[in-house]
Amino acid sequence: MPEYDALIVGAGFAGLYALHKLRGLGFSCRVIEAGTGVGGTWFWNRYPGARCDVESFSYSYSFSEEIEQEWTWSHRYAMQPEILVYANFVADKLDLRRDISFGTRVTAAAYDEKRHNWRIATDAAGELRARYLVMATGCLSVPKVPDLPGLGNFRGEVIHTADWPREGCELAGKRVGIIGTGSSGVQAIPIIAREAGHLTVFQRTPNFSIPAWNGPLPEDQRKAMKGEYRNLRSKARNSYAGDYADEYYLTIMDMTAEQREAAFELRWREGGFNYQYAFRDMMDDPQANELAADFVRRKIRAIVSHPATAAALCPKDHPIGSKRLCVDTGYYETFNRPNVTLVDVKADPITGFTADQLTTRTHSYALDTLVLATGFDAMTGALTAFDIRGRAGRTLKDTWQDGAGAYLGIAVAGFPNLFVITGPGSPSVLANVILAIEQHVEWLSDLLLYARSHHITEIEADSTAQDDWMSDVRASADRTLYTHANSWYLGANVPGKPRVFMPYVNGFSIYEAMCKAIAADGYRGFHLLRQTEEAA
Ligand code: NA7
Repeated sequence: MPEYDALIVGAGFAGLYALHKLRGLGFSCRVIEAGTGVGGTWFWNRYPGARCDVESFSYSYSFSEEIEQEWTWSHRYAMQPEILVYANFVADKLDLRRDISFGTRVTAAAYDEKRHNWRIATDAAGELRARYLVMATGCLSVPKVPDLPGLGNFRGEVIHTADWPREGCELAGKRVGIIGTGSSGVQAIPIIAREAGHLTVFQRTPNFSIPAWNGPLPEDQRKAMKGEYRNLRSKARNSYAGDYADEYYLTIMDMTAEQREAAFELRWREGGFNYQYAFRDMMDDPQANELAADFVRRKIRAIVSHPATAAALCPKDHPIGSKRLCVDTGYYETFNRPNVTLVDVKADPITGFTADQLTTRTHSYALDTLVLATGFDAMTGALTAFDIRGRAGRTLKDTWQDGAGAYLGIAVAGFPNLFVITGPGSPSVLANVILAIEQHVEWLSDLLLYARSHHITEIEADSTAQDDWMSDVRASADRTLYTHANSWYLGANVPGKPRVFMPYVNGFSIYEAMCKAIAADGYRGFHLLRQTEEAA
């Protein structure tokens, strides 16, 4: 049975960097990837309009100046095909493919308490052993198909945005329905509307969306950004969100009404997450948040011509930012098109399907194609999709039955030598996730080097340290408005999933400083078993 130092699951941005980093340090590695290519989320999410919502100069690897300088981003926010080409460019440049098994799924993993390593079963590469199991499976990688009544009756095509056919999908002139108005829906709707004969948007909860003002980056701007890269990266590394945007320099409640209006307008014009990053009290003070939310609602009413449609598009049931902001290109404007209908399925719920119709309590809608932009079993889905068995054969799924948690969001008590890149309890999805990935991979590499040089064969999070860490994660979130929404941050979008706020809200730079301090303190909160102790 092949035996490696590290078995890495997933060849998205986390898996690619983990392979490069660990291999470079002399660890033998194998990556197992279900897709037939690299890119992870960018391999699967090929829906029309898919693109990043963190600016590309930030949403890209920072570890290699050579890659930074050789690669050129075409747009402020790159589209999915370009990001996928980038992932392939990196894989080729670093010669990563030779250590990746594509088209292969891990089906089970069990910790061998005697040998201090993992036994891993796959569907196409047999069984493998590895001292370390590195889960680089992504936070948004298991699509969620909701339990829609009678969906099986529908004879048209049903496509999830996160499982979009590689060969594309012919929508021209068709009657298309889309369920879901999170980031995926908000990105896809304007593009599908241009192609489809008619598009019906089935919306349960409206989200706040800020314009991207996306566009090609002029040559001089690209050059200037490349020249500034080191400064931008260092600014991102020292920031709350792992991004180089200017952050938290305005307090909404300290401004006069005129100053506030001007500040909101300016951030709206800057676009994207600048609208959230600029204001230090937006996620803490309900009054401040409501003022910021009201500005966006006024924008929606100004853009959307039909008052009833505008009213239905205005979010009312959650603070702005408590569900991840959407960043759009022409989203609200799309509802002024004659071939687009908005249906509020909270007011008029979906009751069933016929061969060619979706029916609600009061209407029926003829459809050729149904697009599901219904999100993901976020942050834990890929970690509980198959049995990962730690000490005494206990599964991770059982261990997390009352809520997911990991020490520093990277290691789980009872699961020695298992590491989760951007796991629950780390900034992950609240930060620029590529930087969050880099920080985790680098910190983990240091830990594994330390283990190698100290003859440590087993690394395990202490359960008390983990409980304390997760209590702090939850208490910190409870002090903010993040917990005031039924969001996927809380697992609220998956029926039966325990409601626990999973990301670390205190910011990327604070988190990284804590990780460094814990390492400097001899990896406080970890049990490190040395070979000599083992022999004794
Ligand atoms: P999201 O943000 O989880 O959005 C999913 C959407 O699907 C949301 O509008 C849901 O409404 C809707 N949904 C889910 N189930 C149903 C049913 N049964 N009926 C009607 N509507 C439903 O997923 P995305 O893919 O858009 O984005 C995820 C992240 O990926 C995003 O934040 C970025 O970080 C990238 P609900 O709000 O639950 O009422």
